[in-house]
Amino acid sequence: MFNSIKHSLRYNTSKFGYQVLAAFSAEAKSNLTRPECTRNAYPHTACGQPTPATHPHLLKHGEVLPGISLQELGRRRSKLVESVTLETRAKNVHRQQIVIIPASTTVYMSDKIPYVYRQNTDFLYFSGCREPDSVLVLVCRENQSSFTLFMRPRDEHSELWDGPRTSIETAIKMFGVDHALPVTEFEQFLASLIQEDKRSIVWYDHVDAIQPILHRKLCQLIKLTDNQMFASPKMLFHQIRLIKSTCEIELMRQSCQIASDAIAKTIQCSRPEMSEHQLFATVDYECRMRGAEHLAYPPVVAGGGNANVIHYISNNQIIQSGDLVLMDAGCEYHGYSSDITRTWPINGKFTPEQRVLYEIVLDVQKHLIESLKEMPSLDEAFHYMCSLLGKRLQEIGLIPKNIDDDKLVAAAYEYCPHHVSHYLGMDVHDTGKISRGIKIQPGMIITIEPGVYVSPKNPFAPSHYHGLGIRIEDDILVTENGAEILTKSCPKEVADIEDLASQNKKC
Ligand SMILES: [Mn+2]
Repeated sequence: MFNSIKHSLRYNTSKFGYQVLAAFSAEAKSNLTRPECTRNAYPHTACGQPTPATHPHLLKHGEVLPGISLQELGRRRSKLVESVTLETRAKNVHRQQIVIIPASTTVYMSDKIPYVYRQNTDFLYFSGCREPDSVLVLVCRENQSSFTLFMRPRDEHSELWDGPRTSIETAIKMFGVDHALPVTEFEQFLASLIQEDKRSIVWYDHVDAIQPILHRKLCQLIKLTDNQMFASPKMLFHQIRLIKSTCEIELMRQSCQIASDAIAKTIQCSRPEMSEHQLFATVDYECRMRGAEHLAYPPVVAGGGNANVIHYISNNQIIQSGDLVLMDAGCEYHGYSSDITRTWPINGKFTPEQRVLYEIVLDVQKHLIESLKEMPSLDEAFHYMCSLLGKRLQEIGLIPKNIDDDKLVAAAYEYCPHHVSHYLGMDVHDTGKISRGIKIQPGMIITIEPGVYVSPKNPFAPSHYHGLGIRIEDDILVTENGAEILTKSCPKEVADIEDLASQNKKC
């Protein structure tokens, strides 16, 4: 990373450098006056994010985000208006409703060095906008509703360093909102709305503040007025996001396909004495080469006993022949996340104990996927896993034989201390506000991920099982007819895993 010339050389480029350039070119003209986001109008890209004109390899005509059209955004916003209206009708309150959804802000790891930017998922879902520090506001009044998008104003110096920003005029057309304004006018806008109806309900998540400065201003504004109240909009957002649309399912299919192929390739390239770090690099590379932007989360690459640490992400050990590798990795593809776990023997051959335990986990996983036809809740699926797993572990002597059903579930839980499923979508742990107690429905995407971890401290398990950690995780689309496994091309049968893992391919 380079530091700003302005700061390190301490002279002003606009006073000095541009005079020199102007002497060579009479045509020097500011980019900021050009309105259109097209390839011809700009040498690089003219908007704050890719468009069909600047990135035809990523977006088709009519798309705001890859795979997401303006019509799709319109449908999402209509659903939001509908649920805000229903919510207030149910409570019989006739007040102005203001829904505020902030974009993420850039977070720095050290001076001027940013972390990888990731947009606030709810904001991206409803706005289609990837730019930091923006705000989407929905105002519902009687039977009227309007969306206003607040954007960072154009700024020549910042754009020189960080790339172009979408102009206010372009934003209306590009994102299909009713109005767009510079974010500097947000406070005034909100103050006058509240002035008009002093009993407005402000739907804003004031617990997890996303933009600290905006948050302070909002709280002050609310404090200054009577009868104002905050309501968390997250439940409304997540209820809408829970059921995936056709184009979201298509993006999820691709995200799952990329991660499946990348993990299969990683198994094929793995061999004894490789480090966990190298397998991390391999899966990351294979995902990006297939079009993913990056991995969806820091992957777990755990050799041998490290698999007993459920969130093991140090990934800095050498994997010895005879050890299993547990890899939990997924990718983000145009904003949609996959989440897969596979476990394989690094030398290509399961030991008898590894194989027994692996087959139990695989069998339990297949039964669970099959049981999704009954449309259970995720909690019910978890309970089912514990009882299935418990019985199978009793058969091989990892759980005592003479215990009642409740104790059996509790004993199985000791071997698999994590839940067996979560919702999946734009976020890895998607729609976190939705209870795991509700029945699954067509259009939801979930994971099914049973595991067994035998701690070396476990007094019941025979010592030859100690240290083994196995998990198998697939991503499932719930359909009318049961489950469609989106990650089915990633091998998990013993013979296929051994075949892939014994190839020791050079990558
Ligand atoms: Mn998962």
